[in-house]
Amino acid sequence: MKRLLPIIAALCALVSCVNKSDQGKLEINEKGYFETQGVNVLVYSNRYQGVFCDEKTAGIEIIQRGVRIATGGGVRLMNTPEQWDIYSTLTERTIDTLGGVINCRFNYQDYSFQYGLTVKQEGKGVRISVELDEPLPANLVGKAGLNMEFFPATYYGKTYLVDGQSEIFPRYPSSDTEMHPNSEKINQFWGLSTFDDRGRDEFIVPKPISKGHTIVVAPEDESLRVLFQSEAELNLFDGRNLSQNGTYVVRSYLPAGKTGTVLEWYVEPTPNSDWIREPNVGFSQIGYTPAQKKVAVIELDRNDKVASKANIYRVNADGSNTLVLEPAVKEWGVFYDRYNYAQCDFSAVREPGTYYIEYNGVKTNPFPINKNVYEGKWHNTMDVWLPVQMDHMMVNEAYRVWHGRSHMDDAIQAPTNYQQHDGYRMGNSTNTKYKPYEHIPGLAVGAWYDAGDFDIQSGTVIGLTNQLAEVWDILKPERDQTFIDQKTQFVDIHRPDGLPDVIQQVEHGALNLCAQIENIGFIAGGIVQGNMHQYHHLGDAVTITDGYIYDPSLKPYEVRGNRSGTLDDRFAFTNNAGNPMGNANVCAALAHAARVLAPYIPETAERCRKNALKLWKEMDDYQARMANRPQQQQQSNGQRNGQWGGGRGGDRSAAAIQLWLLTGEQKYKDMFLPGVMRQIEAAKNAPQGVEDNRTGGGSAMRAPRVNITTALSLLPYMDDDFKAQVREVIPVFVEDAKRTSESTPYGVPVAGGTWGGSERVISWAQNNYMVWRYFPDLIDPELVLSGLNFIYGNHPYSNVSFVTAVGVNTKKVAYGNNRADYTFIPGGIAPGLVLLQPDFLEHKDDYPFLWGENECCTRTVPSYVTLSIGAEEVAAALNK
Ligand SMILES: [Ca+2]
Ligand SMILES: [Ca+2]
Repeated sequence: MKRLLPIIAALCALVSCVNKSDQGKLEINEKGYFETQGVNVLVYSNRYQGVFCDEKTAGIEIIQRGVRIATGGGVRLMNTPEQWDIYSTLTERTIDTLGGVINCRFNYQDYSFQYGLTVKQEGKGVRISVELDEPLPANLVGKAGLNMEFFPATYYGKTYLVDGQSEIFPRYPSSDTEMHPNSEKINQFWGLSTFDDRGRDEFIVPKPISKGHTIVVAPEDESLRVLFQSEAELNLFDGRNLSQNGTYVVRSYLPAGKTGTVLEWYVEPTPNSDWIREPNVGFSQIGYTPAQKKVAVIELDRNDKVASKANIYRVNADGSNTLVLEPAVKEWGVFYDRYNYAQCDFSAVREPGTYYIEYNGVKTNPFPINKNVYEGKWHNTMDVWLPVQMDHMMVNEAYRVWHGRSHMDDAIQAPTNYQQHDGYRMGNSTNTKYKPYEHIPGLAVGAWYDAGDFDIQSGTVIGLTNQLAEVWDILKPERDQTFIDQKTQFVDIHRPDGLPDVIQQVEHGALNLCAQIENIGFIAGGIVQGNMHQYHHLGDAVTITDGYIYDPSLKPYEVRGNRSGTLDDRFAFTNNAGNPMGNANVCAALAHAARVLAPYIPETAERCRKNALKLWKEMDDYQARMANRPQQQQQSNGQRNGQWGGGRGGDRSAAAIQLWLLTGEQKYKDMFLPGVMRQIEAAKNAPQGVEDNRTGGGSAMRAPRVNITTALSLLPYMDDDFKAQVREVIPVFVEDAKRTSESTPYGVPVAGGTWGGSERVISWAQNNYMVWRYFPDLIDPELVLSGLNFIYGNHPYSNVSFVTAVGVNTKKVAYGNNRADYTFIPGGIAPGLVLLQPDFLEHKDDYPFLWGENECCTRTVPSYVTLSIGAEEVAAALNK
């Protein structure tokens, strides 16, 4: 966005700034953080969550000019902390609002090391001090230090001053490191190691790139400038020598043998009482179809005045611009306590052409209005993104190979009594015919990398197989732009092969599920990396493992034939055996796959059918056995999967529905129908009232309160009476969707959590589409399109499209399996906005490694594709 009239903002600032004498003084606001115009200093408003360890979203943090520039402030035991390096536990935090002081107490339990951290307002900044009751434990001398981390890409092209000497922030890490023996190492979480030391028992210690007593980062740029002063030595480190998601770290070591206040920093960000955040004009980056509603949502600094109108310009063929509409701007109000919101409805603009919005001096990038804007917006996702996620395949695109045939050594039996870093665990038994570390044959086929990492999360494979089959059921997208050859395990992007790509992707999931059923007997909770130093792999997935089957009779790194002594094969976690009811969703997925694959790939379809029926029979037998057992034993039979086991389990009705559709046998229908009817009945009496989306749990895919998803998916196969019953409940559903829509300025359920809410918005709009598909007279089709408009740029923080390569201004970096390259894989759907407590919705586009904001997940694909194709239909109907 370009600022055309900066003077307007400056004038607004003069009007609204009431107390010029305290200009730049940080004060603690009612939300518990230091604030002055243009600067916030957060002191452990956000804590380390404990799930993914250091997420670079906790500690002392600086938000300057509306952008979080620094994070991770606090006492750490490493020069440049990695994700799995330990951090201390916050045991106490007291906020003295009037005194301008925040006191915290911490504990490093592993080292019996307690300390205090005080942040106090001083001058235009804060004084940070570290207090010790006891001298620093001897084994932490030279290790414990006060750190503050800066996001590297934000500082590319900037300088820093060290005691007056000018230096350049390194664009790429090339500073010095040294090796230390492992005996000196601070243990990482759970005794893991992110480092592959090739058996040398050593670790890397980065050396500082600068030292001094005054460091000023980016003195030339007031939006990024921060001053550090200390009597202690200040060091600047570059964490990227150890991990690509490392940061620039300002650090001072805590002194040995001292108590009381042992270390002090004066930290001065750069406030500006004249600064007003530039309005963020949200709109859809793919543009608009002429007949649809067009509402831009403007996110405003609370010190900014809402202008009465905006201007819509058409860009003419000769380069000139014509003002076509001056729509009124209506204030919506405050949302998430930080910004004010306003809406600008320019639906009256219907003539096809290129347009831009100008609001109070801010000019947006251009966007089209034409009948076809929703056409094919799912192609990148199905043509490129999903193929690149395919495991066990070489994936080629024109001259480029995305990755080779990965994990051809899959898999070995996970050992017993074992806990893996990502939450998988094993109990006393393998539950299979395999011994710990024994190779399980036949598993090097099918499935997708779950997200930015390379694991097979079985829940995702089950869900994706079933949902892609559902995409086929509903929409039958015949598109064939991908060559997929399972015999040679080769994929070629942009190359038709005569088979619809959705069908081939269903097969790709089903092949892995069948292989697991046939070789393990059930679906493992996950097939995942056993070693931490493999888990964080970046680069071609073919190099995560050596591709040779593990043979314990060989030495590490020794290779003989197709076997090697390196324990790098993925582990199959099989603690989730025992209860065949846990296979209900697998049964549903395979029965579903069997039906849609039959006309195209009959051999795989037949395998799926046989395995689905086998699982069904096992469930029958199990239930018969259970019915004959005492009550108490029946109740204690519940069991859970590993951390990521979601998707396995479930009740039998989904499987019954798919088996009914597959075989036509009445017994299956008799089983699922009563439950579906109960669901319809319950939906009629769904709770009323407005849902508070702001406290939404991030990724939590809350079921819609009026849950008729199953009923809708059954409609094409049921009689008129069933349809009439479903129709009766639609007004309740629509009322609920409307309430949700009206509860946020963006007209969709904006949820802030530790994982972005894109998926939830997509799923909400997808449900609306399903209702529109069958009952177009009962629901406003704008409830379908508004979900996509949000994903495509009509959202808080910025107006970038969250779907990579879809729209005019789209995400430049996202967290695919190429996340270290500061780029993206086309068609990935970014999770979007994370809520940093207490009020900061964030979506960084210059730091790909924030998974909650930037990690595109495979599981979002089917609902996005359904919604995108649905929007093509809605747009066509609107423009009729
Ligand atoms: Ca194809
Ligand atoms: Ca291997």
